[in-house]
Amino acid sequence: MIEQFGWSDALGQDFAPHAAQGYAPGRVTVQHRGLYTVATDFGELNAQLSGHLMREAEEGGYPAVGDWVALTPREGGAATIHAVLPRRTAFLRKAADSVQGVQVVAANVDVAFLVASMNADFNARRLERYLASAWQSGAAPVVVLTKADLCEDADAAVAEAEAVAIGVPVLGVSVVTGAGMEDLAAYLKPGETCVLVGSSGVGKSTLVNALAGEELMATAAIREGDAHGRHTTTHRELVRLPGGALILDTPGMREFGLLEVGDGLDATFEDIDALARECRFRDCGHANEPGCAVRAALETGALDEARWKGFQKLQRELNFLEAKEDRAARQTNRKHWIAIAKANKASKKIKGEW
Ligand SMILES: Nc1nc2c(ncn2[C@@H]2O[C@H](COP(=O)(O)OP(=O)(O)O)[C@@H](O)[C@H]2O)c(=O)[nH]1
Ligand SMILES: [Mg+2]
Ligand SMILES: [Zn+2]
Repeated sequence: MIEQFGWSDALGQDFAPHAAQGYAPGRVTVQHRGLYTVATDFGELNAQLSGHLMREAEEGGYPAVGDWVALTPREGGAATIHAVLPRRTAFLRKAADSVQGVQVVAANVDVAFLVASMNADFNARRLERYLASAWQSGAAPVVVLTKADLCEDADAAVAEAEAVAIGVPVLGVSVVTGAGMEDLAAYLKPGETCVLVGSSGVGKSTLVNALAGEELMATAAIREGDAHGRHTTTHRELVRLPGGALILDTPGMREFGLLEVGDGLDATFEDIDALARECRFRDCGHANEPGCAVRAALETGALDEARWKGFQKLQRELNFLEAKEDRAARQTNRKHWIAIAKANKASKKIKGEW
């Protein structure tokens, strides 16, 4: 069964020390609060974390959908998870609870389909944001523009997205006419894992159902008159498509927040990165410095003003997040030292007067 979920020889090597301890491998397909559904050679098991993993997990160390874990099966289809295998890729977000700080929302994803609908206004800034978080995760992005049947000029919509997603494949598709569906299927390779990210109502679950050839996911009819979808997908679930690829549908994009997106930002804005390297001063702020290649490109129109603004905004956000992380790290250190101080005090009491 685990072969069907993407198990490989390389994973087998990573798993060897766990196998030596008598643990079995499995892949997390669903996560709801402290409970995990895990695909294993013993079938699907309902797993919980071991007390040790719960206490000792580092930041982002709890299992997420897509993770490979080491577990012991228990009676009645239950299991205990002892460890999480190293991740090849990971989508991160700030955890809701401050204990974990960073949370993994999807692990070991090979391809990230960034989904937008052709019948809604194209939002270049949002696409840049999605691209940055996809690059940051380590997954390869593919832009998918849905509902081509509702768009008068689908080619123009694709071209518009291509201008933003430089060097990234952009596909126009429709589940109504079937247009582009073969091109999309070409990215679904057996044993590989894909995730669909995009606003609610763009047609992510409909795509999964079309690719699966059956109604695996609930979909929502969009209310007449506005393009806002309802959230019908309530949890993340990794499902296996007939061709052998694994696909993860997500309730919405909100959970794929930006985080330490540094590398992702450079990859998304390669053009700006290249321009900035042409500036006369290495630490050019691209404001009033002489010999600034960025300003020159803005003046000639070679660099789009809105694209530059979008980049600056993401960068400010990134700086903010980094500052916040620094604060969080200092806070954790402080807590750590307070705990040690308390423990010292307590042990002195026990040991009595010296
Ligand atoms: N006309 C048309 N409607 C579509 C297409 N794909 C999805 N839809 C509709 O868009 C609505 C939202 O789809 P859904 O899959 O629930 O979106 P999700 O929130 O992204 O999962 C549903 O009413 C679908 O039938 C398409 O290619 N063409
Ligand atoms: Mg959905
Ligand atoms: Zn400059």
